[in-house]
Amino acid sequence: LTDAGTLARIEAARAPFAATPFAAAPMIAGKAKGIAPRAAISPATGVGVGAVTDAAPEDIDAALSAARIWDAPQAERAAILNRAADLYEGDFGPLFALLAREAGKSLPDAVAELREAVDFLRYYAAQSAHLTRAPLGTFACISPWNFPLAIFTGQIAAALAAGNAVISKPAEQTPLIAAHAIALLHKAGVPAHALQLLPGDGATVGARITSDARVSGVCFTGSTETARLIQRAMAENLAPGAPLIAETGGLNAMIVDSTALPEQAVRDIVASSFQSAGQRCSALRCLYVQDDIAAHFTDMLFGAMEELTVGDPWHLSTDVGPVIDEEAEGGIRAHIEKARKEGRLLRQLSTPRKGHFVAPTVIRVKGIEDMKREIFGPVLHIATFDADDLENVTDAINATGYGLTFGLHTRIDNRVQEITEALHVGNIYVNRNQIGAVVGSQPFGGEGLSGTGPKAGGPDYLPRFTAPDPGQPGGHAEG
Ligand code: TXE
Repeated sequence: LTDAGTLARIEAARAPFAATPFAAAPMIAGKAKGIAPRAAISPATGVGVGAVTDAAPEDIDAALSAARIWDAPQAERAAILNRAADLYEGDFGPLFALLAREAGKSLPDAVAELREAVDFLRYYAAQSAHLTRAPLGTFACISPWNFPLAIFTGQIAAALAAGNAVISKPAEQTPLIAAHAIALLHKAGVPAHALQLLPGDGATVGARITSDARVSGVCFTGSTETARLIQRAMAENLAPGAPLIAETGGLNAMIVDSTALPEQAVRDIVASSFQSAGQRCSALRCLYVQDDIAAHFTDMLFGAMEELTVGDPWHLSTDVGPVIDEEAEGGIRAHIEKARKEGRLLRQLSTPRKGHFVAPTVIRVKGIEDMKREIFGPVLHIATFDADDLENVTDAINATGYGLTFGLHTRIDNRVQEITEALHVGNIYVNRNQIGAVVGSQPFGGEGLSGTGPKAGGPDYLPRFTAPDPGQPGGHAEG
């Protein structure tokens, strides 16, 4: 990204889309009806980005009736998914524009997100060659706004690679990116009956899809509470054994001890807490610093935070964009305000006045047990620990019930082993930043309240989208 030529190329490619109104509507392999369009609004500027027509109940019914498994030979499906990856890469101008304008993503975030989406397409296309089992039927893919391209595409690519039909319900905040991506997948050759889009909100469209017996399985990323609602709806309405593949939230911690390399640890903490404005399920929420280095270390951290540029993600120099909407902004601000009143606010950067911005903030806590829920924004909580108390720290982390990511900065080998063995966490990062998935090499997923597994971007993921083969010894229904 520091390469001026690349920046100029990106600038030129997305410039024509600076004010383009995009549109999204139900994409059904039959007739679409839709509900009167609503505006899609940029979280950074409050300006309209385009219009979205949400799915009407008739659209949901029509889509479920039209859905048919994708019965092309495996090699053809893989070739089409690879072609879609090429189309995504070639279309980076409008995709970056949409990510900045509709989702408030900074350019580095948008670049990483496109990379991840493309990696998911290619990885699942390749993995599908190892599948011996049949598709399950129709998968409902329900995705969040925080990775409106990567998670959205990853779910769909997995379900399609296994030959399922997909009904996709993107987050209500990011339908335009979803519609653009679906158009690319159709253009690559995915048949309309195997991939349909139903924009709309969770309580109506999402709830309806996940309680329709024509659906054979659900792939979901979002909050733990919503995963519970979906699980209940499925239990009451879907065939017994219909799988729910869910990735949910986290209360992620990091430990920095006195042997850590401070510059590296600070760099990794800033990235882990504030990239994507902290709106990543993998993001660092609670940092434990060993007490004897704490004062100096936090000063270094505050210094590094001052280097961050918070602002409109359309500017190529922006590091931290807005949070997704007014509701998110209000919730995060209320949390910060409470800390301020209690004298626990340690540092806060300033923010632009317009748009849904929350400045990167640091709050003091006694420990992760003080944090009752996931604050999905650029807020880092700091606690200190005594070297003799490490066991209490790992106990407190386990006691949250979440188990998504954990970071550790130390140069004591035994400690790495001791701590990682003590924790029930899906992804552990040692002496590096706590960034989510690396498709193919670092599959991503959590334990406990953080999700059902298997890990996305890993070899165990695709089989979960397939039907048990009754001909195989041990073949049985999963779920
Ligand atoms: O998530 P929801 P929201 C966490 C994070 C965030 C909180 C709320 O803590 O602050 O969740 O975010 C659809 N049946 N994460 O409200 O509601 C919904 O339309 C079926 C963590 O955006 O879980 C959207 O498409 N579907 C996270 C998707 O579920 C329903 C990512 C996720 O929305 C539904 C996002 C229902 N009853 C939020 N209700 C991560 N792990 O990365 C909602 N939906």
